[in-house]
Amino acid sequence: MIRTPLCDLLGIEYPVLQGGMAWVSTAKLAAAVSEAGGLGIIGSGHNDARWVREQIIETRKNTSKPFGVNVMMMSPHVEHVMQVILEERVPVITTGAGNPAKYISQLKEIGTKVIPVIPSVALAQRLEKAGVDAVVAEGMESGGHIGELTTMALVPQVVSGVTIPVIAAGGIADGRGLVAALALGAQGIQMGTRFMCASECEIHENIKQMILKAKDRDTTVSGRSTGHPIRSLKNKLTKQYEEMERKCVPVEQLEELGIGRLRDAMIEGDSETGTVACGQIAGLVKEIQPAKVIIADIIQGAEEAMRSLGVR
Ligand code: TUI
Repeated sequence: MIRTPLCDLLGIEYPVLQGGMAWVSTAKLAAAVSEAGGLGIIGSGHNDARWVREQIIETRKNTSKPFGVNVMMMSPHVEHVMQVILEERVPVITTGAGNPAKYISQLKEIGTKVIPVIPSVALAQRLEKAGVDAVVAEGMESGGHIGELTTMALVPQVVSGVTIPVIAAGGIADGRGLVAALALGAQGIQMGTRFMCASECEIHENIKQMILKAKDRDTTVSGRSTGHPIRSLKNKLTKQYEEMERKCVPVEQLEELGIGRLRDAMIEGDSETGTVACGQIAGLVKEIQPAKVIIADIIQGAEEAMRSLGVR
């Protein structure tokens, strides 16, 4: 059995969170992960408050276990999304791409656990002071919007810099990754890429197949020059972006090229000119499996990895 104090904090069986990915993490996936004993998380992305409320209601129809909502802090709907989270008394929120400090006191008042995703020690410490319950330390191996540090370097520095629980993310897709994260002092993991290939994940089949075929060097980072770097699978869009960055075209033009492309990929299945956000660990994901099988495999793999550490 792999249990950490994080499991008690969140009321879950296994220390495994499912990343709240925009256009990917719907009620169906979140409920399946929570039912399997992990923490399922709805990805609100750029969706409006009404969509978020519908997803919360749908999740509750399919599980009575705790679940979360990820709030994308760069979304124009963030105020209203937070309002819905308060009204619906969502058990856990994670946040990405910004600082949720101004919402913490209200959320804590109703008992919502607040877990920001952070790319640095300084932000983790600021948010610990502001009263968050835990942090997800996310390395640049992750898909989507990323920071500068790798998981290997970020996680132990965050663990040493705060007293609240740390969840490791970025580059983790199996039991070995869970054991490595625990060895670095984390109390759990958050996985995105592997859950994109869960049977309950509703992204377009083209994208699942692209991930299953991906190898270790198939992702790239676009947009470092705009200040919003995004990791995704290499395709026609990333090539076009790279050329434009090389030619130093204005930032606005680069940002314009990316608008709506995440949806094009995940919903429409546009694998060539959409943004196929995905982590470096894609090469390890080889099968479409139910969330329950994924979680059981992670836990069994972690137990095996601990037994076969081979140290004396
Ligand atoms: O947020 C993510 N991953 C994402 S968000 C996304 S949608 C998007 N659309 C347009 C532009 C940007 C994103 C796709 N993937 N992961 C969590 C994460 N958070 N990674 C990095 C950060 C982060 C960055 C800066 C968190 C806080 C932060 O703080 C800045 C500050 O305010 O100090």
